[in-house]
Amino acid sequence: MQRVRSIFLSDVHLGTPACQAGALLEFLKAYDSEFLFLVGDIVDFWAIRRRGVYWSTDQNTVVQKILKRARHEVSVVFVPGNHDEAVREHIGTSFGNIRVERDYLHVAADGRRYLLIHGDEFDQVTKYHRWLAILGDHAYDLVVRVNRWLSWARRTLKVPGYWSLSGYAKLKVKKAVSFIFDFEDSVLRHAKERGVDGVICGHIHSAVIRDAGGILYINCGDWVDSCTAIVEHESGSMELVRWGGAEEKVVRLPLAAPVATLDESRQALAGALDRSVVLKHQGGGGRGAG
Ligand SMILES: [Mn+2]
Repeated sequence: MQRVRSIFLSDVHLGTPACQAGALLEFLKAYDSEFLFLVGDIVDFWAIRRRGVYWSTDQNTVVQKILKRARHEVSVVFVPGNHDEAVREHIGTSFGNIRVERDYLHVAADGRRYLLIHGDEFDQVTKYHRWLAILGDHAYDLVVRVNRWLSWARRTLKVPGYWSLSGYAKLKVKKAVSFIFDFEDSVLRHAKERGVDGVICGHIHSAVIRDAGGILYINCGDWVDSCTAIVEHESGSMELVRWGGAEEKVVRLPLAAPVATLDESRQALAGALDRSVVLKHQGGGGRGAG
């Protein structure tokens, strides 16, 4: 077992079949820490309310392991997210030695001050247009299908020129890409206002450690798709751990490694989406931005 100073986890979504509790247990077996931070959406009360509770033995064990750590000298802080917002009513209290906080300031071993937030308050979609997030996924598939029918109709009716509905949709998808960057931008703006050296959040299920002009933007990712966690070493350096199961083990991304600039990642992501849109348009497989 590797001893680190802190472990940061978010978006575990316990209570859903999508939660990768088995992988998380393996990770917890491999890493031990002085601090454990739960950065929101640990239990998915939304899904439980909608579909009923799904609770596996592994999920039970995850909860037991966390409570056990809290009982034994590990300082555990829980910052609730939007899926476990019910716990926000208990901010300032503790249960089973776990402190519940609205947000939290963590001072790393190197003296850097990190603001811990889940991040949903910076997501304009979940904040103002929850229906849009759900609708978007289905709407895009429909648009591509309607476009195919439209161009067939135009050909048949011999309408000159070409107008692409999915080209129009692509523009909209690019807006979805900019959603991620809008999220990161507003989180960073808030961190700057708070005068911290970095921010550690979750919510968008996209793990990264990035130096954003002097402020570190760190996202824990999730235990639904990517199985990622952030660990702080005894030196205070932060590392993104991707838990890939037995064969892949751990991919390390030390802070010293070159990190992509915002523009580079923006372009890479837009390029990838262009390709997936083309694939979809040609009737190929694979999902787009979702
Ligand atoms: Mn969330």
